[in-house]
Amino acid sequence: MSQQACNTVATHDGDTPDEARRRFLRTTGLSALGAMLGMTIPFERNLPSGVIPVALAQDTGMDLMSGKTGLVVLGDRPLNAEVPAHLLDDDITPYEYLFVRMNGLVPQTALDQNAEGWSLTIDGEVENPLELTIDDLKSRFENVTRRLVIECGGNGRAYFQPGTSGNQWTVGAVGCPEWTGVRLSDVLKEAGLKKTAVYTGHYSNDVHLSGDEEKVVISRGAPIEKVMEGDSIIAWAMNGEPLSALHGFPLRVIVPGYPASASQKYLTRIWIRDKEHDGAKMTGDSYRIPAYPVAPGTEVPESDMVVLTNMPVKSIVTFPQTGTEVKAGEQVEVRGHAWCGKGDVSAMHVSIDFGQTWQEATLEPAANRFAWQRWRANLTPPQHGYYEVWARATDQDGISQPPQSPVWNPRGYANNIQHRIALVAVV
Ligand SMILES: Nc1nc2c(c(=O)[nH]1)N[C@H]1C(S)=C(S)[C@@H](COP(=O)(O)O)O[C@H]1N2
Ligand SMILES: [Mo]
Repeated sequence: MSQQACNTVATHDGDTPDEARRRFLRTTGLSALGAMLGMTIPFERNLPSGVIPVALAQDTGMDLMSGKTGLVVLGDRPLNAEVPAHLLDDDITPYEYLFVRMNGLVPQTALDQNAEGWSLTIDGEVENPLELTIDDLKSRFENVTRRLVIECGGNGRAYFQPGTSGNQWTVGAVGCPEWTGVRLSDVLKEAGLKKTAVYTGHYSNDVHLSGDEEKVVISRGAPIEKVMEGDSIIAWAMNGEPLSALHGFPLRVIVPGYPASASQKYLTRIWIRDKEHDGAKMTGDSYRIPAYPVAPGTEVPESDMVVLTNMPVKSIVTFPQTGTEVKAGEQVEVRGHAWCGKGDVSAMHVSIDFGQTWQEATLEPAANRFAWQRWRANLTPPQHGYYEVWARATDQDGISQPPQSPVWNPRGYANNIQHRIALVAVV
């Protein structure tokens, strides 16, 4: 939907902007593509099928960002945007500060917020395949609300040396909204898993960048044991609102602890597999890491790559903003969040002397499993000058974030390097 078309919508009393937009689409008599552009396309019949008007592709991306604030757009086709650390200070990440990661194009159903006739298929290695409407999900299974971290597998990619291809995420491809839905495990119990069930395979209706409707944008999954732990959910709401166009309307999976690529948006089907799922971006080097540590820059044979599962322990400094001026000799509160793909974080430390000494931070328990945990520390820069706050979380097995990038991998996943911010102490 172009901004221009939005502006020319004749308003009817009481119409929300969305209703007005839909009314406009119904009444212009334009073709579907023309309506989206807000004007006729004289040569439309010459447009090869699957080719999307450039204006539309670009407009769509940028208009969609209107409810977002302060994000850094890494690309608009597909749309990818991350969040500066200081905007991630909330315990529950609000819509405006949640990163966006699209592998393809936002589907029209999501742009229109139209879930009419939407159904979710559960099939494959199950006794009773299910075809569930959103109302079925809401009424037949216990509804749960959970704060769950989603973090892109490539968050931190920008810090790898040598660089690896893909979006150069720094620290902000992560967030912890509150999701409402049903446990994926409850739905799978109802479907009755066969003994042969080993993996989920997630499908959606987003459109491949080529416009080719036969092509699957992304279809990832998770081991049955992981999703049967009960933390993974099929969500229809985020922060008490229906899912937005960018974040998966009308349904998405959340598989907390795993790279967020497993958390399929625009969910239409869960295919229960009798082997590790081999859908789009499950194979090759997508979301895969070498089975053994390799030297930076190594070319790793595909057969030696394994699926990335638990994300490593990580933390972020969300306050103060990097570069803030503080008073020398005076105490300053520093705070942020910590999380871990295995579950709880067990300790949090900060340093203002480049890692020579570490001070323990207070670490709050998680609101629920796989929510991020608030940490705080009071630091006192002893004299005026330049300082850095380094933040280091430790997981339940005593494994801590490294001061340098962890083991390099060809596509730059799972970089949990310590987050650093600058502080300037003045007299
Ligand atoms: N249908 C669909 N689901 C998807 C994706 C996608 O491109 N299409 N991207 C995945 C990836 S790689 C990430 S990191 C998260 C991003 O979720 P968000 O955009 O809601 O923050 O969605 C995942 N689910
Ligand atoms: Mo991702």
